[in-house]
Amino acid sequence: MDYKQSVEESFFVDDHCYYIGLILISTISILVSKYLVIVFSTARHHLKLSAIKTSEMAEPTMKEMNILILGETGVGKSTWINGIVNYLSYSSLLEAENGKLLSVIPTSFSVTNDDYEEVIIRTGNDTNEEVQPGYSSTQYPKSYIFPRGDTLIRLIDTPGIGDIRGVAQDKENFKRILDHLSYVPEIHGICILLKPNNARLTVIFQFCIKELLTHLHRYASKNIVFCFTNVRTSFYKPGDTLSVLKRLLSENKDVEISISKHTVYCMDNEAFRFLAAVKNGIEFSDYDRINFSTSWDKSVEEMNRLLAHITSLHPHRTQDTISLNNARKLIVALKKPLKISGSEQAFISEAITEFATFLRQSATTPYNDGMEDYLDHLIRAEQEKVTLGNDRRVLNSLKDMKSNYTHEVNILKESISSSSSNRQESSSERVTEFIDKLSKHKEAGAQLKETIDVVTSSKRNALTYLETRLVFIQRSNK
Ligand SMILES: Nc1nc2c(ncn2[C@@H]2O[C@H](COP(=O)(O)OP(=O)(O)O)[C@@H](O)[C@H]2O)c(=O)[nH]1
Ligand SMILES: [Mg+2]
Repeated sequence: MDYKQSVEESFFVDDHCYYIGLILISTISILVSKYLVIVFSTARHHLKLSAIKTSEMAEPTMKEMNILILGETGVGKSTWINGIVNYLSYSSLLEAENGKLLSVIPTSFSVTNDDYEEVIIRTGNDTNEEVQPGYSSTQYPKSYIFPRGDTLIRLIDTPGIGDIRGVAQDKENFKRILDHLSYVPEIHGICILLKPNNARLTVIFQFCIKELLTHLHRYASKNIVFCFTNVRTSFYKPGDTLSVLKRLLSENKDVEISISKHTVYCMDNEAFRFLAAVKNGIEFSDYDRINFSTSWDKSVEEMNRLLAHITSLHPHRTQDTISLNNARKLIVALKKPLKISGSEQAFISEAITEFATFLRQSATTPYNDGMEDYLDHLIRAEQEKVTLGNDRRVLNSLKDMKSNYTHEVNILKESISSSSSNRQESSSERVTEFIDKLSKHKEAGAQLKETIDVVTSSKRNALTYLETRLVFIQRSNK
């Protein structure tokens, strides 16, 4: 099949300079032998199928740079990606204003016009995004891939943590992120996005940062950078979030995550919002234009500095992070009573010891010790609502969640401490080997395989993988 047939949408940016072809290659895809069968799915489950040979998708001469973008819901992950696509396509805000708005991820936000009326601005259209204002937007992780010089950059947009649908949705979101990562063997940069002055809500902030670190292998700590969005009002500085962040990171004694010029970046996505508003007919003063133009320049400068830093890093092997999460989840799952004989139990115990050893040796932090405070905070807020007449369902489910979590943490603590006599070096290969042996176990295999398939992430299990490829073709007179 002709690769070009997969072009579903294309943008032409300022005919006189250059044009950009946006190739939407896949939405939900399932890997079948050497063909990538792509299922384009809308949220309403309309299906459209196309197939592309994976060999035709590969661009062997180009280097890869894979960047994972993490952060609280609403911090600006998706808008930043939209901004980057524009920064790489236009040389200034003015040029972008005269060209076509490039919006690869749909956004919706409101602005106030000169008559103090609220105007909803919408850009793009993608069923992976829930664009009702106030609702967590990005539903599944999705890779946005585009060339920059000799490098193919892959920005991985993710659903946020601190999802308004709650802790269970956060858990599901992390599972989706790990499933997505099973398709990306190496990650060069991990950008944790933050807002400059939201340390006021320390409990939530602490939970979010710890939740992110809990999911990362300690080797990934060298690839972490902190990117501050919404910084125009704090003069392009990280505000008081930085000191809270420093304190949190210093509490994590085992693994050093450095805060320095190389690991802190400050940008604002307002230039993209400005462009979207202009394209929707909102008028701005020259004064505003100057501010947004500065915002554009600063953000481009920070983007270039960030990409240069990430280029200098040794990539993180994604499998290490995936194995860490698999090991943690399997310790908890395998501790549940199974209908099996004594000799099988001995093998399971051996596997648990291996997983706990890996967790002890490799976790950035073995479990999120900010979770209980976070749940208490949610429980207190919900308790107030119940006092005002809300029913108790949410409150009860939060309480259940807290007792389940306490139970899980106890299992992890216990397994880690009883594994401490195991001096052997564990590895993600050993974890994978044990998972494999468990699922092929003579008697208990079928039962164990079911558990393994539900809790672990692997390319075999992950049926969901979304990506969009953008092809920038620059004319020589640019
Ligand atoms: N002022 C300002 N607003 C932003 C910035 N980044 C994102 N937003 C707005 O914040 C809201 C959430 O952004 P979004 O990119 O969807 O966040 P995500 O959940 O992290 O993907 C949207 O209304 C954006 O327009 C920023 O740097 N400055
Ligand atoms: Mg998003």
